[in-house]
Amino acid sequence: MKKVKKELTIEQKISRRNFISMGSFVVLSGAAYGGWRWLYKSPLEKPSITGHAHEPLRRALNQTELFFRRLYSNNNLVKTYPKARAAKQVRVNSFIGLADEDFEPADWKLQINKGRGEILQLSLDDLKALPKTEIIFDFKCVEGWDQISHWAGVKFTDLVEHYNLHEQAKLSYVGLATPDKKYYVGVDMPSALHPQTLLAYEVNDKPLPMDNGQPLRLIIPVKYGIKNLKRIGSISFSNTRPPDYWAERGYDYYSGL
Ligand SMILES: Nc1nc2c(c(=O)[nH]1)N[C@H]1C(S)=C(S)[C@@H](COP(=O)(O)O)O[C@H]1N2
Ligand SMILES: [Mo]
Repeated sequence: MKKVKKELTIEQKISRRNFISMGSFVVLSGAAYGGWRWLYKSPLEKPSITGHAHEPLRRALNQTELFFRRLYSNNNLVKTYPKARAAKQVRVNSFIGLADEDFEPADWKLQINKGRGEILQLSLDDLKALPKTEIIFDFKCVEGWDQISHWAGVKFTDLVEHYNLHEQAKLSYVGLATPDKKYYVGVDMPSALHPQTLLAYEVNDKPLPMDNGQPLRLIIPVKYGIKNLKRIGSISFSNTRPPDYWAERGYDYYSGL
């Protein structure tokens, strides 16, 4: 025999709804508060290559990084612009590693650490002998400004090709530092090998001014400005994350766009 369900009165329906919504409110607030307490009390990561984030937050950041790595593979290019859109007066932002009074651009050599103690020294003329590539793109700084700018130099992949750095390019990271080692960045290899990544020696068809990184700087359009190291002194390769000035101060290591 079929059971007949008794119809609820309007009052009963209202009080039942009130009970459900009040109950859910209490449970959800509890969960939110508990979640916040949990995050707040969760251990901080050990300061090493990255520092100052709560461990669960870092895990979330790492997941975001994986997502963006897959999204911006080397087949996806950053948007470029016609030359006329490029700023005539290029911004100058910060000067860490550029303060050495004794720095002589004429004596500068790029030190490429090939591993096992082998160092390749290249002059600016060596680099200028390689194919020149230009890019006009929207340069973005984490501080909140951006500017369309025009750079030229050697594609990172052309450097790898020409100086036979294929073995080194199989490692996971590239580390770059200023000659005085005061500013340094680590870049994941896929981003370094991205077809728009340049070792730039010109801006607006002229040699880089001192403040924009004379004689050579990194232009890596898939990353925020912080990774675009000015005045490169040395380049090295590794499977572990190279030290990174801003990652040590709490910024995202990957800093991709
Ligand atoms: N050596 C060095 N490179 C650096 C920096 C720095 O302080 N020192 N600042 C970075 C940051 S935060 C930005 S936004 C860009 C700014 O480049 P620009 O001064 O050519 O505009 O350089 C990056 N490269
Ligand atoms: Mo920046």
